[in-house]
Amino acid sequence: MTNDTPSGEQTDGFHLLIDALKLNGIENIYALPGIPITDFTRMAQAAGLRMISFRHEQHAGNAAAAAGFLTQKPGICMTVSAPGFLNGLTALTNATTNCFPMILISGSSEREIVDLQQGDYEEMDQLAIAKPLCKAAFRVLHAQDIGIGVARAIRSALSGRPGGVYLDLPAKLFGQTMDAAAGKKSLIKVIDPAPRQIPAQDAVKRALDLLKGAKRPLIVLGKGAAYAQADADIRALIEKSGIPYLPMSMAKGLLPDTHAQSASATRSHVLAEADVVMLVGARLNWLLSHGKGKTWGGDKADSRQFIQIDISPTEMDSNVPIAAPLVGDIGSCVSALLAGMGSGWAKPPVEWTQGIAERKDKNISKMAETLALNPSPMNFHSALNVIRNQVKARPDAIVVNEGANTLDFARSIVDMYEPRKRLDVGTWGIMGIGMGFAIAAAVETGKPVIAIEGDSAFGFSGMEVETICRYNLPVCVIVFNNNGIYKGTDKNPRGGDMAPTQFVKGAKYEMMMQAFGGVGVVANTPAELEKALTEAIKSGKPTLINAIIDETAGTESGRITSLNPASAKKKTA
Ligand code: ADP
Ligand code: TZD
Ligand code: MG
Repeated sequence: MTNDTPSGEQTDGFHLLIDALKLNGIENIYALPGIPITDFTRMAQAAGLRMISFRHEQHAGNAAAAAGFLTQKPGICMTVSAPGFLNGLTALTNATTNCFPMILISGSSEREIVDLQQGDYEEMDQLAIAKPLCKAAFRVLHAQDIGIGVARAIRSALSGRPGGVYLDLPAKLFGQTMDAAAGKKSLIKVIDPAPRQIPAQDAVKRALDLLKGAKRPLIVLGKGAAYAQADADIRALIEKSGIPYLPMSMAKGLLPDTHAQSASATRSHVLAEADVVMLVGARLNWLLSHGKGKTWGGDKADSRQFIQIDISPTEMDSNVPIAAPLVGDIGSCVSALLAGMGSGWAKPPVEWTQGIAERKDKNISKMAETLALNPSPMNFHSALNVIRNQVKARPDAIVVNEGANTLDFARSIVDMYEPRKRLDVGTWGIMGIGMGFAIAAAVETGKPVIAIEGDSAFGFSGMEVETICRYNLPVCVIVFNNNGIYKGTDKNPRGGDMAPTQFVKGAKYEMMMQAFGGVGVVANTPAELEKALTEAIKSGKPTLINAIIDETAGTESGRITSLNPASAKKKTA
């Protein structure tokens, strides 16, 4: 115990937790109240923390994850025990998978009863369950350890590869009291929670040598590059090197998608042909076809060499050999590369860049023709063209995107112009992030949010439109209503029930927003969609646009049909 003179005043677990979070710059908590955290949520609000209270913990958790990605501070989600904890766990695991920093804080039942399995209210050994599903997990049993528990959680979430952390707080802890002065002293302000990791000079040289010798170099920017907030240096690296680049979906806007060096419009060509590929905060997982196979040019894949910039040393060689691993934080690695390039850096051979430019122009004009069509009913293209123009006019707006066709088409049609303005289903391709991400984007940035949602995808978090209305957030949800998952035209061969991928036809999603005082509109044409979206962005009012999309327009699984077991079976047969 401390030798300090007691102050006479007492503090308790509730206030120590509030003070520890505030001391570390936390401003918002995404939560769902109930025993044992109800009083905490009230006291935190009274103490000036913004409490955003949700209708389901998964969405509070997704909001915390998005907040972490956008701000480089761990997003905080708070839940009750067992079921509340489990509802939040999907979001915590998804955050970890995506390398987003967040902390899930759950109240829990008493250890004595849980460990003897005596049947407490909402009994569950939450710490044990969380452990394999997140980056780190801690439990605090004594009020005087709350400061340390919060500090360890923050450091674990932010340092190295960011991720999700679980903090287990048994109910009794909140009510524990201690001397206020000793309590204050027990709190820790975390200094330098994400220390820079400077790459080794020989690793920098190895990477530069490889780039220098490349005939057909390519840079791939991933969401780690967006997270790193090294925007100016990344742009300088691309422009100084003259190397064509591909942004992964959440790295779109790091440089404007209209940038001359963007190779997005000829993605398959550059992936198949590039001889040296530099990955910047992007993993060679399924989203990049594991760095091999047809996407990467089949046989050509054998001679291709990779440079990989990542903070996690064990990411190297995860799928294919990495010729030049560059381990460090992206900011430090990119500035080391820039310094090493000096002034006389030779741009890539024109045969390579010229060929890319020609293919790009062709594909972009083909796309422009498709976008200019005005079919009735609307299809994905004609509806997304409206959003594309709106985002061009408001490049600071944040786009949230989920669904299958709605996701794949929006990703390629809606150009982004600024970093960290696009949030989507990420590494897992998870449905249900929509309203949680949209709420956090609005709360953390105050910018307009456009949530582009498949009708199925929207259903996972749709009830949170009440939360959007309650906090009066500038969120415009656009439901791409094609009556189902992928399409609305499936048939049950036996008659009777509808097919498993079909929804009620003519569903009035706009009424869901109206139910809570927001604006709900139907859009049957691009003109109607444009009018409603313009109005929503101008007014900042919670809005839901039910955009009626041709129910025949989509394809099964959007662009990942090849991952369907049935089509994979066909291929090997
Ligand atoms: P994408 O899905 O966009 O391809 P991934 O999520 O697969 O991106 O990859 C992100 C990578 O970025 C992860 O391997 C992670 O370790 C890395 N990363 C995250 N933050 C940083 C950082 N500040 N510095 C270096 N690497 C980082
Ligand atoms: N459940 C979860 C949590 N994540 C998933 N990815 C799925 C189920 C499977 N799934 C997809 O991969 S996309 C999708 C589901 C259910 C919905 C597609 O329908 P949609 O989009 O209406 O959202 P489109 O525009 O009709 O294709
Ligand atoms: Mg749909």
